[in-house]
Amino acid sequence: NPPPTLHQPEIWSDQFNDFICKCLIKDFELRPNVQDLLQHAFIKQIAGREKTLQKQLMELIDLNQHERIHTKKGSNMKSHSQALDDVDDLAILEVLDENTITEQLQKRYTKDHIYTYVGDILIAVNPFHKMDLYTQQYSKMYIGAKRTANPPHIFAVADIAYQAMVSYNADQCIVISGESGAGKTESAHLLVQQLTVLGKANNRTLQEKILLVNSLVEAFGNACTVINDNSSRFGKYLEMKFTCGGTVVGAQISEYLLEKSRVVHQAVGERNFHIFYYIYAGLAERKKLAHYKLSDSKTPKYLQNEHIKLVPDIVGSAFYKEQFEAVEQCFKVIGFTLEELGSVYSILAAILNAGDIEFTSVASEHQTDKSNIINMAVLESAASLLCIRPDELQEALTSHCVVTRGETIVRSNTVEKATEVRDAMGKALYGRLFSWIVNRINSLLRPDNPSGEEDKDLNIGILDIFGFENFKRNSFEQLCINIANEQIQFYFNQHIFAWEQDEYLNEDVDARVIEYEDNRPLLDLFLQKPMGMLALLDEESRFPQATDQTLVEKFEDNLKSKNFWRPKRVDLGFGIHHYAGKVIYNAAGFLAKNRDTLPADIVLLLRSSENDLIRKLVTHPLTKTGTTAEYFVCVQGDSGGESTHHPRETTNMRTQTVASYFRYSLMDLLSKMVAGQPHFVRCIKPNNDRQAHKFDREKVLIQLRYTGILETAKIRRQGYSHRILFTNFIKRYFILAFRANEEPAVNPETCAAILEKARLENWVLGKTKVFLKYYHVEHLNLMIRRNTDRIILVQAYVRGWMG
Ligand code: AOV
Ligand code: MG
Repeated sequence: NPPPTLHQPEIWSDQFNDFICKCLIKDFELRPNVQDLLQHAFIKQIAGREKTLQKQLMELIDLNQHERIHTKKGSNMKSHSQALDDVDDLAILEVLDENTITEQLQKRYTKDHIYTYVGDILIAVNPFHKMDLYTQQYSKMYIGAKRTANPPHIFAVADIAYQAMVSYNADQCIVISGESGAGKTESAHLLVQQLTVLGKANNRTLQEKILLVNSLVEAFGNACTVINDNSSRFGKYLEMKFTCGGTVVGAQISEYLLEKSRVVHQAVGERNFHIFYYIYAGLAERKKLAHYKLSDSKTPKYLQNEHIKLVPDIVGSAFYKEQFEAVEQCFKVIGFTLEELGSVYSILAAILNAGDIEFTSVASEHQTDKSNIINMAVLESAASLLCIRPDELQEALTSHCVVTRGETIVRSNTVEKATEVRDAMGKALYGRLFSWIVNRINSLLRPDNPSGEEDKDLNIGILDIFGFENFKRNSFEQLCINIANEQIQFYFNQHIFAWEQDEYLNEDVDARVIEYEDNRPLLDLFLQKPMGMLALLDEESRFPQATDQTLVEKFEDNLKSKNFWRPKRVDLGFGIHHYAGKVIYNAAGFLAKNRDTLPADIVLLLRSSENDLIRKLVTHPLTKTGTTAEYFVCVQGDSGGESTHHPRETTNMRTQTVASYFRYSLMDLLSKMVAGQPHFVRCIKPNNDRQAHKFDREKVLIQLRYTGILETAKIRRQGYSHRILFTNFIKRYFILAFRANEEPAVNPETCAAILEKARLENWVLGKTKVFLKYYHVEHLNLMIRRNTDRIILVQAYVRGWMG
């Protein structure tokens, strides 16, 4: 048996390809006379072996007969409606309304069928318990299989994206959405897992490294919130890189908007980023706490909250110790050096130490009160971990320089100001450390490019952001998180509804219009310039006299939208009616959080550090800025959307507000996303108590409603999710009805001929495009893939025969 190792057929002579195709598309030709074909010129080259060749080919072709693709009339619809009590695909339900859909999901959920399709979109209901759905056996089952052959599964999404990438030679993007705790991050892991299997990394270490990337960045970017014990506090876009043949060759991550404020403060019942607890437990186990100036009896202020006492909660935790070992293993496997690791731990320890520096007020006759440091020993520890001089740290915390008319004047900081500077330093160090880790991973996992040609790889991006949040008290962080989710929902709507319906009009295709909830007014409210909420926030942040009170007043005066209101009796409160529900925000701290100032004195001081990594963190500021795009409304066909400018590196930390950086990040993310063909996974949270086997109908219904699942089901049933230009359609599928060396005319008739040969129904031809349902495309692609596989197989045989 010759080993068919190729991913794609080799390009052989037209004649030979034609011959093979004729043999192989037997399903569609009237039994071609194989005997005749064997007389073909090419075959004569292996004269004398015709008999054997003929026999073997016949066997091959017979073998193929067994895997003939069946599409009897409307089989897709029928096979499903037969067993209506448990439907894999909501789009084929006869009655389409909220109740039926919820009921279906509930029925399936009670049987632990957590996945359900809505056409080509996957719904994943969080099981909140371990499922044995992700074994090697399942992984195999979903490789290259027809979608309807297996129950819905997250692995099927990986497969569809992968096959589409290889078949169309085009980038793909998997967008996972859902509220906090719905299961996005878990889904993202499973996708990466299956994609590394599909991508057959020939190098095991690479496969291993890619699988570890998520765990590593999540140790630094995830934390326990009141909603989710492993809540993502940043947005993550992981791109897996493949060769044209489909072999995985690397990965790249982009991180968005880490919630840095968590480093210095956590809400009641929440925790700091996981890594702090991990290193505490891990270093304690190794008797290294003292080396990093950490105490085993006193909890650092940044980790203090009502639930955790340092001893024995953190230090004694076997779980945290294990996690520490795991993270260190990730670092090592991915390729970080021991020296780098040491620096990472030092920086984390320095942040904790610095957080414990306390100030006291000293009255002064001339100016405002000054501040003194109470615990010099702690300051010295922090300074030594940062490899800077303690006296300089003291100075940078308790005073600042002002340049007036060319003269530098030193002013004292009040206790309040000194505390702010201290916290700003902690947040900045952590944020930059996080970005550095991500950048370092990217350089370690960047695909080798010996030819030096750029962008030759294909990629599949997986988007996993922080989900929609609505806490008892919501601040600036929640606003940013929720705006990001608003934008992702908008992107979904555009894809599923707006563009599709536009095309029916443009192409004179008759299709019913599906109404959906357009959240564009909300994007306007947030992102419009100059009167959107973020623009107003930036404007107010530029006034030194502004307060959070003047900010909400500014909002109230300028934001004219029914989705914005000021609740009575809530000081500094304002309400937003998001696509996913009403949220009351509290503007306390908005201005400070938006300004996110890191004093120049601190930057300069850290630049003098004797630690290479620390110097790097402040010498190459990792902040980005600068899009002028109002916001992301991408016109169809315009794959790049509105352009985002290249990040302009800035050393002037003061000019960069979080809001403007946020806007930039969002545009950057979307421009990456729209470059690929999207696939959607919608995670649903079945209850608020994180309980297994509990399906709260009301809770689910609300999510189905705001994500537009009902409308999605309708449009997937009635609409044509794929619209392909005649020329592209013919180029890709002509082989199913024509000879390899034929060049059929680009016209509707040719398209019809192909579709008829493939025995498909219910498609429509527009003016310039073929309108197909998602299952038509699946079917066509499967046929092409089978064909390709057969060609590869025959080529392998023939190569074998020819020695
Ligand atoms: P999220 O990513 O959507 O929230 P996660 O993926 O972290 O949510 O899921 C929350 C928890 O649900 C996990 O820690 C698991 O315990 C459980 N879970 C989710 N999916 C599965 C699954 N397929 N099988 C078993 N358990 C699962 V946030 O990041 O908070 O928006 O910011
Ligand atoms: Mg998450």
